Amino acid sequence: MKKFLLSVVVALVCFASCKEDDEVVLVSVDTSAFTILPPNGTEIVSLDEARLTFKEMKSLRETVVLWGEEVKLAEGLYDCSYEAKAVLKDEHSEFEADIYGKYPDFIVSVDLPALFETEVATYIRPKNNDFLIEEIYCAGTPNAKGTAYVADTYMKVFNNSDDVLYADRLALVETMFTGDTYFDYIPNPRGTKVNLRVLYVIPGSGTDYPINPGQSFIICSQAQDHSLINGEGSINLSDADFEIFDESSSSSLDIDNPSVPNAEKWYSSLAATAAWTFTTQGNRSIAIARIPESETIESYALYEPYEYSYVNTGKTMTRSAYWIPNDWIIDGVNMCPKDKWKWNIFPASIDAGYTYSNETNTNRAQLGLSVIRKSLDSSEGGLRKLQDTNDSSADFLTAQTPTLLSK
Ligand SMILES: [Ca+2]
Ligand SMILES: [Ca+2]
Repeated sequence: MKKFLLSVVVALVCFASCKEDDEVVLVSVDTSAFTILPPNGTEIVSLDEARLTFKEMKSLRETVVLWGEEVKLAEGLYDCSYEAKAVLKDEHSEFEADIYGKYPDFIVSVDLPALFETEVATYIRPKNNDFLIEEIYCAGTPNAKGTAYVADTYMKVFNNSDDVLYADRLALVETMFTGDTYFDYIPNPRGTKVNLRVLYVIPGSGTDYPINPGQSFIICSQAQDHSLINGEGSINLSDADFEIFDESSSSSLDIDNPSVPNAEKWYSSLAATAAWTFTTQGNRSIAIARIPESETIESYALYEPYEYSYVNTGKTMTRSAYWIPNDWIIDGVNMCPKDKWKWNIFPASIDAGYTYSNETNTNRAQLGLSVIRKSLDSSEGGLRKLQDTNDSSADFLTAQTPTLLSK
């Protein structure tokens, strides 16, 4: 881990020549200070709008100062916290993230040595207070042959805020890149762009589909009672909130449940006649995005694909991919079977870790298994909240029975 060194000196200078009872003694603190340790697995490329907040623990009075400025603080014990907009980099790309850190028990005293050195760990701030992916059931259910029945896969999306949120214009994103295959992609877009396998957008004028705080909704490939199609052990999705219906000349390809609203196909890399389902290998990353008001399906259709190349066994391959900006993502989950993992498709600003339906996807061991986000302990009568540390390795339970099956 490389340290990002701003400077290491905090000068503590007494402004009062002597100290008497009840006299406020101001101490000058030079905040050009501290060694900032980058978030785990990253290096800091640059920092912007870095600021420190000193909270005096007796009066709870806060003093905010830009990093690098000198501040005069009364003697006392402080909780020091800081935040910054950072450009970070990891093994694969540079990316932007809001970082934060805390340094409790910061003592301001004329009696302390004038040279003060410290190292402070930082973390990437998750985008809280919005929708979160609660569950991804992409593996499929065993059919009579023991292979995957894929039509009953689904995703559960949870309102982790304290307010009513609207599912209108929320998009389901599946990446084209897979976590089990990595080449040195040039350029590697992941710092700014998500490359897409599909982009399906929930319709609505903005307030058509309210979701209460602490509630979730289901979006699936096919809103049918699959226990009637694939037998017991398959999932009843006939009450799903949204489904993805792929129109095709072949009426047997996909089924439209007329009572369940359809997400609109803004982009699909699949053949026009194909019906999309989650990738059952569980090796593509999944996200939810909020489409900006300024975009329509027509304006988005004008987005140009970007080109990239890579070398595979000595041969240069050129590809193009459709994309959305990382900024549109409100929650993303890197997924790959553990024994096949090569890289995280989303950078740490979206997800610092990865999760999987099962450790291995050989012998169909992942069939019938889901990934489910951990719940936080809620106070009595309080809203249920889910864990979001921006690290799906920590936030998700793997190899779970799908929640819609265990009902
Ligand atoms: Ca479908
Ligand atoms: Ca429908």
